[in-house]
Formats: sequence, C-alpha cells, structure tokens
Amino acid sequence: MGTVRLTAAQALVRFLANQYVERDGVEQRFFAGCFGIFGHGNVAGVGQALQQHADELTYYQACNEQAMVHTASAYARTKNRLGTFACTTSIGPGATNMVTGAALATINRLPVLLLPGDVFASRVPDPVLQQLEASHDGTLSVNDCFRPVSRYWDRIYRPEQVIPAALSAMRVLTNQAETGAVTLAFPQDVQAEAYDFPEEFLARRVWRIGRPLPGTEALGRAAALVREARRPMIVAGGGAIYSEATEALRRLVEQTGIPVGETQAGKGSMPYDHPSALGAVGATGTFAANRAAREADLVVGVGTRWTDFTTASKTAFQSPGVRFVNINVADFDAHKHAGLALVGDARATLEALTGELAGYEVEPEYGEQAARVSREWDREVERLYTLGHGPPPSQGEVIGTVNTFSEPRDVVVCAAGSMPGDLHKLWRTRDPKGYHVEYGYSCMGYEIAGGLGVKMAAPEREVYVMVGDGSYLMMNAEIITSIQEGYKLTIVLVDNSGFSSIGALSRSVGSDGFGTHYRYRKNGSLGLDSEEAPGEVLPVDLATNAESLGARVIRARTVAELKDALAEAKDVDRTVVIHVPVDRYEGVPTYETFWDVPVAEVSEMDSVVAARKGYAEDRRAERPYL
Ligand SMILES: Cc1ncc(C[n+]2csc(CCOP(=O)(O)OP(=O)(O)O)c2C)c(N)n1
Ligand SMILES: [Mg+2]
Repeated sequence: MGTVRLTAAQALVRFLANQYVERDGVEQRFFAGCFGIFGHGNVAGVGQALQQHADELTYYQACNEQAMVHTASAYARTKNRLGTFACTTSIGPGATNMVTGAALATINRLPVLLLPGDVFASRVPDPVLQQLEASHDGTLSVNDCFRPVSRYWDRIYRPEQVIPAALSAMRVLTNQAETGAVTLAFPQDVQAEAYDFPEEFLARRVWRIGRPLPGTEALGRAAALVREARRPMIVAGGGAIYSEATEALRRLVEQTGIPVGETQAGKGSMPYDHPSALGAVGATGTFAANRAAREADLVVGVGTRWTDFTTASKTAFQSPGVRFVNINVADFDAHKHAGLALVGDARATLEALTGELAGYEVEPEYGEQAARVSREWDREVERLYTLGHGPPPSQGEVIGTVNTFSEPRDVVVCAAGSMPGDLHKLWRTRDPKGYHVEYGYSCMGYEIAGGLGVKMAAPEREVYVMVGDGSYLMMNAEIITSIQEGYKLTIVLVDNSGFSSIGALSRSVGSDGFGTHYRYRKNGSLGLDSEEAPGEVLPVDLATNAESLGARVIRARTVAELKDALAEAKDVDRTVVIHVPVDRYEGVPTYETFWDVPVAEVSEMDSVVAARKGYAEDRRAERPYL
C-alpha cells in the first residue's frame, strides 16, 4: 500500500470514520460523527478536515462543550458502549469546558473521544490567545487537567504521532474493562501540518470485543458459595446491561430463585413485575431490596462498582458473615468487598454460573417471601403514583403519570436532584434500555444533552427527559441542537423553585434548607425552609425560556393537565418542554436505609447538634466487608 499526503487532522478524521467494532458477530461503526465547537484552536485543523471529509464523518454543532461530551456519553451508554462520538474544541476555555464531561464518562465507564485543541507545539507565537503559561514547566497547558479524568491521555506533537495515538485511543475505548474518556490533546499548528500517511492506517479496521470468562476453578468456588448460602441475593449493575446479559440473568434467576436488586445503572436488568425482582437497592432502594440485602449471607454483584448509594454507605448488608462474589469485566471492581473475583464478561459468566448451579434452588419459603415483598412494594409504588396531592402535584405523581403514559420501550433520562432517587424507587422498567439515569457523576445539566444522545442512538424510541429546575438552569441549550438536527425530545421540566434534594439533605443535617431557594435576599438571608417572612420568590419563568429556544412548550398545572400534555406532545415532531410545578415538600420517603453525609461535629446551632447525634448513631451500622 502507498501513502497519502494529509494534514494530521485530515488523517485523524479519516481514521475515525473507518473504525468498527464487532461483538457476537455483529459489526458496527464506532464513531457516529464528531461534535464540535470551533475556535482558533481547531477551525483550520480539525474543522477544515471535517468539512473536507463531511461525507465520511458527520459534524454536529453543539452549544456547549460540556454538553456535547454528555451527548456522546449518553449515546455510548445507549449503544452498550459499542459506539460513540468524537468531540473537538478550540484551545483554552472550549477545551476545559469538557473536563466535567470527561469525568462523567470515565466514572460511568463510557467511551468518548475528546480532541481538545492545544497551544502551538512550536511555541513560536507564545503566549497565544487563551494560553495558560506555567513559569516552572514549558510543557504544561490547560489540557493537562484531562489527565486524571481520562483513561488514556496523549498530546500529538508531530503529525506522524497521530498513528500511535489513534491506535492507543481505540484500544482503550473498545476495552470493556478500561474504557472511559480518551483525550488526544491536539496542538493547533500540528493539526494543520502534513505528512505522508500510510493508506493502511486509513483503511477499515475492526476491533473485536470478546466475552472473556473467569477460570473454571473460580467459577466452581463461586457456585459452591451460592449452594452453601441460605439467603443469596444478586445485585445487578450497569455491566449487566452493557454486556446484554439481562436474558442470561433472568434464566439464572428463574432456575435458582435468587432475588435481584438493581443499582441505578443496572435498573432495567429485570422487568419490574418479575416475582424475583426487588427493584432498587441501597440508599435510594425499595424496602423489598433493602430487607433482602440486610439479611443476605451471599451477594453476587454483576457489573457493579459498589458505590455508596448501592451499599447504603456500607450499611446495606448486615449479616455478620456476608460474602461477596463479584462478576465484573474489570479486575478492579471484581475484587471489591473482599469478594471472590469472577473477572469476565457478565453474560458469558452468568451463563457459565447457571450451568454450575444446575439443580440448585433457594428454599421455597425464601423465594416466596421475595415475591410477596415485591408485590407489597408495587402497592407502595401505586400509592405514590396516585397520591391525589395538590395541585401542585407531588413529584411521585408526575413520575407515575409519565411512566403510565410511556410505552415499554420508551426511555426516561435523568441525572441529578431529587428525581434520580425517586425514579430509582418508582419507575416501572419494562425494557433493559428504558431507564437512563446518570448517577455515576450525577451531573446537573446532563439531562437534556444526554437525552439528545439517547435519541440519536435510538431514534425509534420516545425519549422522556425528566429535569429539575436547577439542572435545567445549568444546561438547557442543547434544546437548540435537538431542534437543529431533528431529534425530538419530550422534556418534562419538574419545577419546585430550587434545589429540593439538597434542601431536604440540608434539613437532615440541621441546616434548614440554607442556600437552596430562588429568593431575593431579605435581611441578609436568601431564605430558609422555616423562615416566616423570607424574600419574594424570584420571577424566573423557565417555560418562557424554553419557548425562546424554539421548543414547543406546554404548561401543566395538574396531573390531568400533565396527561393531556403528554398526549399532545406525542404528536409534535420537534422538541417539547412540558413545564410542571410540583410541591417541593411532598417527597418520596426513604426505605430502611442510610446515606453517609457527615454532620458538623461541633456547632452553635442546636439543630446541628441534634442531627450530629443521630448521625453518629446511624453510622455505627457501617461495616468494612473484609
Ligand atoms: C454540576 C452539579 N453541581 C452541583 C450538584 C449538587 N446538587 C445535586 S442535586 C442539586 C440540586 C438540583 O436541583 P434541581 O435540578 O432543581 O432538582 P431538585 O433537587 O429540586 O429535585 C445540586 C445542587 C450536582 N449534582 N451537579
Ligand atoms: Mg428543583
């Protein structure tokens, strides 16, 4: 094969357009396109290349660099990590705007390729506009901020260096145990420099994603632990969904009767009405799952990172001799909680374990108890769906109304505030991809940008973005991108005039909702929950704000109006925002659980002293799982 003379940016764009992944014999293109916002740091390099090669790799124009990384992450999650976007930015603020997006992708183990522009490799015109200079280190730029939040980080100092950098990027992006944000910092002069690239580098390349299995000895020991257990339980995490292991999980559960709790990323692993499905587990868990967890003597984690929300800050599992078996493609996670590590693909490992467990079933009474408590839980969901509160309605009723209206294959999207916890408890999942709550980084502002990524990955599904007023204020501009590209979202803007989740948390630590209201300052105060005459509520009108961005807006005041609005929205072909005020103080309860948020050890406030006392008691339930 010969060579082609291309700029470094042209070569990279052509390379990206030709990357494919294959799993289970199905090949698909890895990059659905490149998002970007141009500035002097990329307009003439990557920008020019994207224009010249537009028929190979589509360029999408975002409104905010952080948002476009969220869109790429959400796309990757919906595609079970078998596809994503590249994201190009200028230097300086455009680049660092992506740092939060990178952290989100890496925490959630989602592949995204970030191409921040960088200062001149030649250093001739230094300091260039937006360059941060370091007096002690000539190699530093703001792009070094990406190092701790990237799974692979490189800087391309010479055009031919595109070759090893791009190959390393693909290795990490397609490695199921290693994947996350990959950052290739791209100096603006190098982007435009030419080199004779080998045609072989630019040819179609397929990255094979296998289904590795743990060793037979480890599998045998895991099966023996399950057989010895009296109250085994499974906790399904995001890995169960990414590896498309939900059918395999159901078969194991139906063969053995082991009940299943779900993490935020793992919700949807089981249909909500399966008799062995206990629903959400942990700090935002159901009483069904949390009771099972408390007494479990063996816990099989499937594709979970064991965050504090799942373990209720290590108080969820109280049986003195509780042991863990961790099925995880990442060795790092498989060893958590001193677990027996089954390092492997979730689907292949569950299938192998099902074989090892032939003939084993939990005691009938244990299985029946799970089914009974699970039915009891569903009655609690029904109660909260139909509370008859207000107007304004409760958030639980809004969730219930959207869930009841939506089709099984539709997708709900959320990330931060009080809704993720309420959705974790209350959303009735009927499809493994129907629940998309980003709770690894729980990043306010992810919702709309993420919803766009979901819709781009699954245009055949209706996407319901549930977003709080606080999250909406942080990042709403991708409404514009959704309209520009014709990807319709139904955004349910749940407005409680402030940060209700943190308000409730603030009350629980003795701080009376300090700093969580949208009010004028009055007598030095921005408003407290118990204040008798706080400042007026600020005249914020988010519905009109959404209208100004081009969305069709429907204002709903009651549950009945919300139902009508959802029906009306279904027939609209562009992004719709349904604005619905809810009662900030009518929250969904927590169920027999704990979350460790340290309370001030000394204070002149009586409410804080009282909260600290309760906190010290609750914390005693924390266990090390050794
Ligand atoms: C970017 C970011 N900043 C801060 C937080 C901390 N935080 C979590 S929820 C929340 C308030 C969210 O307000 P809203 O979207 O209105 O939801 P609500 O709590 O009212 O349900 C804050 C500040 C966060 N998760 N993400
Ligand atoms: Mg709010």
